[in-house]
Amino acid sequence: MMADVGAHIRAIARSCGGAAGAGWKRAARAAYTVAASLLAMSRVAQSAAQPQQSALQPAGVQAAHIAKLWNLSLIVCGIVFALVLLATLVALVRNGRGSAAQPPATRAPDLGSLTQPENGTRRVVIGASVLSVIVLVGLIVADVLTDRALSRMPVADPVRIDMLGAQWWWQASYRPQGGQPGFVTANELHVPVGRPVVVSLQAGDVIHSFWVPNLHGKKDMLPGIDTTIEFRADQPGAYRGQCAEYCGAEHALMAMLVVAESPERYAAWVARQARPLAQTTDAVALHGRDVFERASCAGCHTVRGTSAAGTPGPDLTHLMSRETIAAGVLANTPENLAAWIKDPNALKPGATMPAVPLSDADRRAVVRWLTTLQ
Ligand code: HEC
Ligand SMILES: [Cu+2]
Repeated sequence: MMADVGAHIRAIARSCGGAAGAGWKRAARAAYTVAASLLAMSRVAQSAAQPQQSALQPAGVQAAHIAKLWNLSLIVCGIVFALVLLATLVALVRNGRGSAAQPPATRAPDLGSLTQPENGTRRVVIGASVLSVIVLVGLIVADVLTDRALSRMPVADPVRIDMLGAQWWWQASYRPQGGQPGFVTANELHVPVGRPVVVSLQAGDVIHSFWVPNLHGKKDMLPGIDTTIEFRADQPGAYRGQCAEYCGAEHALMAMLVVAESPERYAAWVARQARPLAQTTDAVALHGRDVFERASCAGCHTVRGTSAAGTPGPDLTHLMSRETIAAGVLANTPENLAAWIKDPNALKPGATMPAVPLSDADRRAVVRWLTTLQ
């Protein structure tokens, strides 16, 4: 893919070079090459296996409605922009009533329009005004229709999730469903492809905004006010989401992942999340569990099946099922877990988890236990 993009960039560079100082024909050909290459590049990017975080690559009905509205606005506004530029160009190039041969300073101003009505010009202005109104009303209608289409997604038998935005991570509580008990997880949602998802949004501290561009637009999470967002993923993939309302120092590092997968894989994931604590016989890990339960960790984190039932931080019962830790900041590896626990603020300045003083051996034991939380 990178080789393809490189070839396109070289084609564009060649075209730009060729256009400089060349005739109209060559300039037009160069412009065409540039446009075609840009288009091809966007297709190469779109075909990449891992979907990009982009509202222009919809993977669900809601995002598709929004992308359509964007495409329409882009085309209409692009045409209007080109026409305005063209009109400006024509006005600049055309010989006005005063001849260009006469320098303006020595020419008396033409005040003819004060006595004779300029019918032609008036007609053009009225026509352009009416056209502008029609175009703007058309865009408003398209906007309203998009809104209606968004609200009409069928939500029979949805997956229901309660999302809580906090500085600077996401808590996801899946409601009990189809005989499965509910469970709590963080920063990574899994959803079945083709099934509607209804997410209730709440804010734990300040205003956040739930935004997974490939699946839907933004929806604010407001303290004290419940809002809801409904979406459906139609293509499998891992879609990155991002808090979209400035919420303090680590706003930019408040990401999440929405994994859309086949109903079977989703059911397996749900079963895994609902499972009780994985037991271990490893002596070091058991010591780590002991340290975790006695240190302040337990006051902030819940691990079902232990005495740790704190809520200010993410539920860690199935920590190892998540791809990242700290809301998309670090890959979930034992090394990163150790570094995170040693000094969260070094990796995510401002993070509300403090550095808990532990001996190196105790910290290693805690990490060993955390890695058993499958
Ligand atoms: C004062 C509350 C508090 C204490 C004490 C605390 N944590 Fe945390 N912890 C948090 C918060 C809040 C986060 C989320 C931070 C973020 O992503 O910005 C977090 C994140 C984590 C994560 C990453 C989880 C994920 O899925 O992203 C791990 C692992 C973790 N803490 C382990 C520990 C361990 C081990 C201890 C004890 C040595 C501990 N924490 C002590 C509040 C706390
Ligand atoms: Cu936020």
